[in-house]
Amino acid sequence: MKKVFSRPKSLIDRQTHFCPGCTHGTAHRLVADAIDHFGVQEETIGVCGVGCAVFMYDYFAIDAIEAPHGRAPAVATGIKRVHPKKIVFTYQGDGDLASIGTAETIHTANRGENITIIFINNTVYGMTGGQMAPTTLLGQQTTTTPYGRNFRNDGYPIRMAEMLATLEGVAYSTRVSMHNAKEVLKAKKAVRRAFEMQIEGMGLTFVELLSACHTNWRVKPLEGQKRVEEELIPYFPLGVFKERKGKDFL
Ligand SMILES: Cc1ncc(C[n+]2csc(CCOP(=O)(O)OP(=O)(O)O)c2C)c(N)n1
Repeated sequence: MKKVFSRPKSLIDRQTHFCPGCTHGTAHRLVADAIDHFGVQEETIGVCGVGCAVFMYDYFAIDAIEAPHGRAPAVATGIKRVHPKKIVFTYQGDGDLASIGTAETIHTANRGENITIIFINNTVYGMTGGQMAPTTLLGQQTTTTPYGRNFRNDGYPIRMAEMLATLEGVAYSTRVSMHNAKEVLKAKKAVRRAFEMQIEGMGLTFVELLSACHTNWRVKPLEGQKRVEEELIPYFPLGVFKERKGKDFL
């Protein structure tokens, strides 16, 4: 019989702690697939943020390190500068990357550090019980916005992929989704492209993956995927916001 599905070499065969139906597992697979595709398992170093994303180091068969809340891009910068030939990526949630880590994210991107940032946007602080994140949608109920996010008190949801695309140092900025198989295939291409551009030394690559957090959204897994499609994508459109075509930087 022809084998059509197998676990990427870069992922450890282990049960995960993620809630059943959570797309962190899918995101892990996409990253591991890119690592395997380029044959760089031995050369890759992952930097985890905090939150649900942090356990990445338990599931990948690569070198990995945990950074304090929000500081993954700074830690990745240090690693890449000391080991310029290594493939370095961060794996961060929205609370980590777009809230406490805003400065690190923006300045790392602006410096055009040759790393890849994998950004899991699930519109809440997942691990700590579902508080509002900078990406929480207007009207969305969270434990800290029980009446729904209101722009007068809480500001507007931040579109990170678009914002980072404005920075000169960024080589690639894209937003993809994982709510169905078709989108997962597109996401796979995006993650591969991000790693490919890093290998080519093009500058910072950023992939935002829209994700459901059905536990904190208090919906069933399939309803979570539906919500990604019907509510998240209209505000966070999918697409490539910047893609450097050559080494066209100074
Ligand atoms: C310096 C520091 N401050 C606060 C925390 C507590 N903390 C751990 S996870 C987390 C929320 C992370 O949310 P997000 O980045 O959206 O990740 P998710 O859990 O949704 O994957 C917080 C506030 C911490 N670990 N370290």
